[in-house]
Amino acid sequence: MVRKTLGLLTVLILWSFALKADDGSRLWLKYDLLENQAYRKSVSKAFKKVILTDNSETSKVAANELAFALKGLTGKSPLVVTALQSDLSTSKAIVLRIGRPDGVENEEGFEIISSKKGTTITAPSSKGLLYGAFAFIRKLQTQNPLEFTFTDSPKVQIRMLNHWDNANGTVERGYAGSSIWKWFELPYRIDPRYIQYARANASVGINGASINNVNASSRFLTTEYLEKIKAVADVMRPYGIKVYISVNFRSPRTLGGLDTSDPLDPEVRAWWKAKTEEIHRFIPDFGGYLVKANSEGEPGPQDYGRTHADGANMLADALKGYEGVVIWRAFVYKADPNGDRFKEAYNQFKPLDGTFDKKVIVQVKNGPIDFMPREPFHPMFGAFPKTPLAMEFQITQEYLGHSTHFTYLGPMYEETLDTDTYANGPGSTVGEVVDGSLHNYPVTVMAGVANTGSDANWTGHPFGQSNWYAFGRLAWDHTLTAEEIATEWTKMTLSQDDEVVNKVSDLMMRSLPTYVKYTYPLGLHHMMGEGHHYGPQPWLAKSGRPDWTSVYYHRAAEDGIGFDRTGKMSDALELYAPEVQKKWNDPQKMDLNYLMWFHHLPWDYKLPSGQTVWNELMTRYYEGVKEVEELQKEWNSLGGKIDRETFENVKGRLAIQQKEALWWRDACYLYFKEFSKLPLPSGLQEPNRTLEDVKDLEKIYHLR
Ligand code: GCW
Repeated sequence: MVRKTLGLLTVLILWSFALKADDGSRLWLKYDLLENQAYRKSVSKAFKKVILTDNSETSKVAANELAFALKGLTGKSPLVVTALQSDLSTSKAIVLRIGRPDGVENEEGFEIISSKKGTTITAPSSKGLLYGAFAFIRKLQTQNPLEFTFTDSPKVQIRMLNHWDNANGTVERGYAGSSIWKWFELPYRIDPRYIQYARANASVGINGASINNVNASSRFLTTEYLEKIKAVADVMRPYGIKVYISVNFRSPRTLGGLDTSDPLDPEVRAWWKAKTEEIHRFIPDFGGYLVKANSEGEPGPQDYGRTHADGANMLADALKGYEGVVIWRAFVYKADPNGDRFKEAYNQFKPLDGTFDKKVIVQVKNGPIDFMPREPFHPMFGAFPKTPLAMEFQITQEYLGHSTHFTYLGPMYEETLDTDTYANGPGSTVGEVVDGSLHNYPVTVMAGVANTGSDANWTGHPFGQSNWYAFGRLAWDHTLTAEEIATEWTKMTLSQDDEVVNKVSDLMMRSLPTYVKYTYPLGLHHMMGEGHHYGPQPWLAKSGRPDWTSVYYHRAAEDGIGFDRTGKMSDALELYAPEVQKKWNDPQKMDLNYLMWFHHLPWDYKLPSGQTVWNELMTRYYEGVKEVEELQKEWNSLGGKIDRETFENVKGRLAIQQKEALWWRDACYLYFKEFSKLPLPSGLQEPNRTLEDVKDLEKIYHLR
C-alpha cells in the first residue's frame, strides 16, 4: 500500500514537473494562459475571430499567429476567416487590413486601433501587418489595457542578424551549441526550428539574416549551397526576412578558376555578375552580400593594390538591377606595435567617404576596438556624411562571459545609440547617424552578431534571449529604453507577477555594470584569455600580433596604467568632434568609465572622487564581486516564483559567475600590484592565493 502510494506520488511529482518545466525553446512567444482572470476574460470577450482581408502568405502568417496567441493566452480558439468568405461583422474581431494610415511613415509600419469591441490593424504592406500583429500580441502578453491607438514604424530599414556559422556546423564565437543551420540536411529536410527562428525574428522586427560566417568559405557560393540557401530563404520569406550571404573575396579564384580576384579585372567583374545572376535564379529577393575583406587574414581588394571602395563598388555593380545591397565591414587593423588599433579603420575609410556606390553600406562595430564590455562609440560614426554607416553590435557574448555570465546588453546598446557624436552640432546621436536622419543616408542598417545555437533554449544562458530580443527592439526603434525592454521581455518570458517582473528587470539592469566592474573597470579593455577570449589574462604579452596581447592595451608599468590617446601620445581622441574630445580629454572632468581608454595615469593620481587611481580600481574590482554575490542571492530568492528549469539554469550559471568574478578580481589585483607596489585599500581582504595560482587556472582553458 505504502509502495503504491509512493509510486503514485512519484508519478504525480514527475507529471507536475513536466507540466511546469520550461526548456526555454518558446523564447518570449510563450502565450501561456493569462493568469489575471479579469483581463483574460475581457480579451476572450473582445476577440472571437481574426478577419483577414489580404491573401498574401505574410498576412496569413500574421492571422495565424494572432489566433495561436489568443488560443494560448485565453484558452479559447478564435475563428480565422478571410473577408472574401462573407461580409462578416467586424465587431469582436481583430481585423487585418491593407491601407496607409496617417502617421505610418514607411511600408513596414502599422496602426492598431484597439477597443473592447474589437481591433483593427492597418498597414501599407503585409509585412506591416505582420509587425502590427506581433505588436498587438505583445500588448496582450504584457496586459496592456485594451483601449488604445498605437502607430509605429521602424527607424532603420535593414535590421539583421549576422550569423558567424560555418558550413561544418560550428559557430565562431557561438556558445549555445552548434549552428541552427543543418547544411548537410538541406535542401531536403527543413528543420522545424527554422520556422521558430523566423517567427522569433519577425516578432521583434528583424528582417534580414546573413546565414554564414564573415570569415567566409567560398563554398556558400557553389550551386550546391545556393540550393540549400534557397530552401532557407523560402522558409524566411513569409516572415518578412531576407537572406544575405557572407562572401569570400577570393571566390573568383577558388570557385571560378581565375588567376586573380582583382576587383578591376574584367573577368573577375564578369564572374561576380554571373554569380549574382545565378543567386537570383534561386533567391529572387536576395538581400545582398556581407564582406569582411583585408581583415585578420581574409582576402580583399588591397591584395591587388585596390581600395575597399573598389572592392565594394564591384559587388554593387554586380547587384545593379536587383534589390540587394553590399554591406562592407570596416573592422580592419594592421599589426603595428607602435600604432594604435583604435585609429586603423577610421584612417583607412575616411579618405573613401563619398566614393562608394549607392548600394554600399559600411558596417562599423559599436566601438573602435572589438566589442569590449564598455567602449566609447566608434569615431567613424561622427565622420561619414556621405557613406551610409551600419551599426554592428555583438549579441553573442564573446567578451562578456560567453553563455555563463549574466549580462543584459540592452544598456550597452542604448548607451552607444544615445551618445552624441556632434557630427552636425549638438544632438547628433549615433542612433540618428545610423537611422539616416542626420545625413540622409539612402539605405540604413543595424546588425547584431547572433547568439543563437542548437541548445534547446537557443542561447545557452536564459538571459541571452533577452539580448537577442533587445537588439531587435532597438534596431526597430533606437529611442526605446533598455529598461522598458527588460520589463517587457521579462513579462513575456518569465513571469506575469509584477513584483517578480520588477525584481528581474532590476537585476537585468544591474548585470552589465557589475560585469564591467569585476572585469574592465575604469575603461580598461582587452585583457581576456588568448584565443578563446574567456577569463582574465592581463599578463598576456606575446601573441600572433602585438595588438592581440593585453599589455598593448592596459600599458601597466611602474609609472601607472592606461592607454594615452590624447595629443601627448596616439592622439586617437582627435578623431572625434571637438565637443567629444572635450568630454574625454580631462581625467578630472570625464566619466570615469572611459578613463583608461584615453589616459595613462600614475597609480597615485588623485581622481575627482578623492580616491587614487589604484584605490578606485581595486574598490571597483571588489565591489564587482560583491555585486555578483548580491545578484546571486536575489535570484535565489525567486525560487518557486519562476519556472523551475529556468530558475535552476540561471542559478547554476550564477554560481560559476561568482567563482569567475573572483578569478578576474584576483588576477587583476595580483598582476597590477606587481607594478603599483601598493597595498589594497583598507577594508578589502587579501586573496588567499598567489599570482602563480591564478595563472595556473588559465591552463584549464588551454586544454581545449
Ligand atoms: O573579434 C574578432 C573575433 C573574430 C571575428 C572578428 C570579426 C568573425 O574574435 O572571431 O571573426 O572579430 O569581427 O571579424
